[in-house]
Amino acid sequence: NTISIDHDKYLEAVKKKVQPPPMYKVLLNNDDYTPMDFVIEVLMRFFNVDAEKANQIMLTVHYRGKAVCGVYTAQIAETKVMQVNQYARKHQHPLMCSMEQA
Ligand code: TYC
Repeated sequence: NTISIDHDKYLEAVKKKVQPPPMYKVLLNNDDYTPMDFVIEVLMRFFNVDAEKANQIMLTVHYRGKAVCGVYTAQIAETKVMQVNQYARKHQHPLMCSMEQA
């Protein structure tokens, strides 16, 4: 009947509401030209990590090609990618930041 259909819709709506949002990894990619100190500065400025953690992430990118800098909801991740790429371009470095679903 109508009530049980409404109840099914209600449960569906509740279930949907409690699902956590999809999360995205924000990554830095290695290149041959961006100075290590600039990468560390970017990590501290945009990913709120301390100098030691920034150095560790930078070295992971340098030796392994890429590393996760943080995991965020879609809107925050998109903003991080834009901010980092704009900042790198402003300082004329080829540093590349990208995102992928976690
Ligand atoms: N490979 C760069 C160098 O030797 C350093 C570097 C690290 C560049 C991390 C980009 O995301 C990067 N100067």
